[in-house]
Amino acid sequence: MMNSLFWEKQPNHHIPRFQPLFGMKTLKGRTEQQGKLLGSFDEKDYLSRKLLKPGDDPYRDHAFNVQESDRLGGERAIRDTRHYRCASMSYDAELPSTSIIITFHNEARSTLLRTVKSVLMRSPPSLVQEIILIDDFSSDPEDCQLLAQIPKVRCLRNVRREGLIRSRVRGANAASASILTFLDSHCEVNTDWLQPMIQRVKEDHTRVVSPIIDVISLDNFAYLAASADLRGGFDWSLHFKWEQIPIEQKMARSDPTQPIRTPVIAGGIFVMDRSWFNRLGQYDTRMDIWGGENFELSFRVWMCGGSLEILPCSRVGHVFRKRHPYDFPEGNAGCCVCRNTRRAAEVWMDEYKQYYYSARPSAQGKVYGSITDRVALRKRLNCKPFRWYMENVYPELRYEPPWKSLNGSALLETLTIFYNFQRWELIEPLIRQQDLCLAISAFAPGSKVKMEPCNTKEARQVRTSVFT
Ligand code: UD2
Ligand code: MN
Repeated sequence: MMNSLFWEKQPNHHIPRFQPLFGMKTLKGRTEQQGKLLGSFDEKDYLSRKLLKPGDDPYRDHAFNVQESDRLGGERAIRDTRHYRCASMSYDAELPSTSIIITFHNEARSTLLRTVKSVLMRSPPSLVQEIILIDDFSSDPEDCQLLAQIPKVRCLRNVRREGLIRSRVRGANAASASILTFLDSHCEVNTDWLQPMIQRVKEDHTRVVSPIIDVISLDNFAYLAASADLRGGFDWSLHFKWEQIPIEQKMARSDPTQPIRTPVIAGGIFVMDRSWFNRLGQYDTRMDIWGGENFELSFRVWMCGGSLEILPCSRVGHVFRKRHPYDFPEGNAGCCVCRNTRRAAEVWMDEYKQYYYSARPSAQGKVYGSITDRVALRKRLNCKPFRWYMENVYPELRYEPPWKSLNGSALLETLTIFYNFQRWELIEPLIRQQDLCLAISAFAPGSKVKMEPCNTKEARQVRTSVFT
């Protein structure tokens, strides 16, 4: 069970639920703007120099259908997927501008160009200070260099593969605007995507905000509206998943344009005040390539005095993929993701990290490097304990490991298969794991099994109660 596949993206959960939409608006009056928008950049030439060769598998290099993407070219109309009330929202006339940071490794030219052009076309020009592309050592340096002919676009190329975490930090360090906006390299931003996010950050610089992330089909590049009542969540193995807003919060939401508090962000698309980003310690730059940085950032923001929210009036499309199109220097994704999430767990999760190790036993053997600096950062910032996060930000995350619904022999078997790395002890009459013990929730048939602080006087924890 615990092979490297387990570390690959989990099917579907990372893709938000979406609603198909009909009808398309067309772009009007764009052509005259083109010249000004792109400067000396020759879009046709850029795209046509790199097209799929007949007979080549269109999914091979990018894990999406690049032929479809190329067919769309550098821009297209997309449906305005916001709630209709968003269109009448008003924002400050004077909003601070932002540096847009896009890191990429061997991105397809058409998706990369559409990301850049959609930003230029659908943002108030005064809000876009610059677009900083960080070419994370792609095979062809021209993918990035040629785009720097577009006004406002800068290109920084890494001399070796750094991964998205260090690449973003490089971009942030080069940024000149007071607000940072991060985007993946295969996005298309939607109408008025930027104003709501900058407004929220301007009002309170400790807010870290993200849009609703719409789905661009990896097969036919259809632009699909994501459900508007999702937030970011995770399980104890630190797999990100979209989940429904808890029902009480949903009922309390009378206004669909209101921000949605989220325990974690997906990671790729967010806006953050630059000084706040720096003060909070940017990212953990000992994390490699991909994965885990969104948890580390999310825990850090919440626990050290900030907040995370999703703004329904901001929409950005993203091509969600089912596998990584690029290679990992160490061979597979597991190495990096495991090390990265382990670092996040070790620095931020306190005693709760045991749940991470229970769900990810293979993480225990992995070398993860020194965390001294990050632990010192946490202390310096005087951040709250993970328990506070659990109680106040994500109380819905249950403590019970996945065997909670099992009983009797099925339970024992599951424990042996999944948790034989954990030091389970049978100290009669309790079944212990450090200070927690297995217990049934009630003396009733089919009652669930959970973990709770050990107490020899608690009959529900007695071995014979649990295993019947
Ligand atoms: C999601 C996030 C992504 C990141 C990741 C966890 C969204 C939409 N995407 O995965 O931003 O937080 O979770 O780490 O929330 N890249 C490099 N160098 C590398 C590898 C990747 O520059 O070595 C670039 C890549 O070209 C892309 C970005 O980093 O622009 C994110 O990578 P991805 O698209 O493979 O990640 P994704 O969307 O599956
Ligand atoms: Mn992506």
